[in-house]
Amino acid sequence: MRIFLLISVIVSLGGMHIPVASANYAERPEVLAMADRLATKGLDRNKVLKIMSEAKRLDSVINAMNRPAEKKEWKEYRPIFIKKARVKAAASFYIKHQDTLRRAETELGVPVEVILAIIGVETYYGKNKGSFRALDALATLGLDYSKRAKFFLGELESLFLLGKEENLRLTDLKGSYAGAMGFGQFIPSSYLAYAVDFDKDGHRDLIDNPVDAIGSVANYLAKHGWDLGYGIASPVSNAAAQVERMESRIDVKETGRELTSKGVEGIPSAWSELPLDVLGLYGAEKEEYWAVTKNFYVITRYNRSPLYAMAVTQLSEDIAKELGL
Ligand SMILES: [Ca+2]
Repeated sequence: MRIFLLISVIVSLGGMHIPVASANYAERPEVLAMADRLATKGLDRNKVLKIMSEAKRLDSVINAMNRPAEKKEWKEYRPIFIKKARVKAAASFYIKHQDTLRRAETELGVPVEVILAIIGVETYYGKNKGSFRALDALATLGLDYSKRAKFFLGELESLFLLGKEENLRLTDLKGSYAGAMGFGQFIPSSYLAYAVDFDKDGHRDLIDNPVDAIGSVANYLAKHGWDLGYGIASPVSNAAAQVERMESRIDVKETGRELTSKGVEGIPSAWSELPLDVLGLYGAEKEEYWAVTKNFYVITRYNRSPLYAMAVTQLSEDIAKELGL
């Protein structure tokens, strides 16, 4: 390898522009094994390897993954997403896609404002869909990021399956540094499992087709158990004793009635028989406590962070108010 690098450097110094230290992902044993598996699923093994030979290792992707995890508290996190401008952008998107959004609510049972809030938080209604080549991002993380290599190698394999299924040019697909694509930022395995052809043109296009993207976000939430009868979150008091750790993952397991019997105040009477959890947040003025339902949990299937789920919840409420829903 060292000799190869040295030769490459010499050659490129000679003005031939051969890349120094190319990733050579097509030669990696994990990739050869992946190509074998994909061949059993009807893909052309040589084509897979050809595409992998074009995949680049992106240090910017590794750096983004290694950046210290955001330890923002709710009081800092909230203002990033709960903004008047984002609500206005939701309203413009709604005007363009009203029929699709309403059809998604009717057919899939997920409220218009929740679909809008997810797409707003993920990509600002398609404005920030990501500028990394998904192939490069997933190859880099699957082959040169040992901490989560198995997961991302699986996503890379899904990317190839997706390319075959939807007839996509893999070398053109753009996404986030973690390989999430389109209006709703679906990773390839989610795209394969939950994307729907909502305009029935024969393709599931989450990248350039807002109709498919809207239907697919709704379908993702529906398949994870969204229930129109539940609501999402409601403020409660006298609830600190029910919270083991502030701003941590939730687990809906006690009914509203049980929590009320433990002294929690303010649980909506309609929730007395529903499984709930209490979420504690560091708010701008004081600690906040919220009773949250299964729907809140469903939003955390989209992104594990309870702060993310609360941002989606509150943005959806602002959007509903703005649109008179
Ligand atoms: Ca379609």
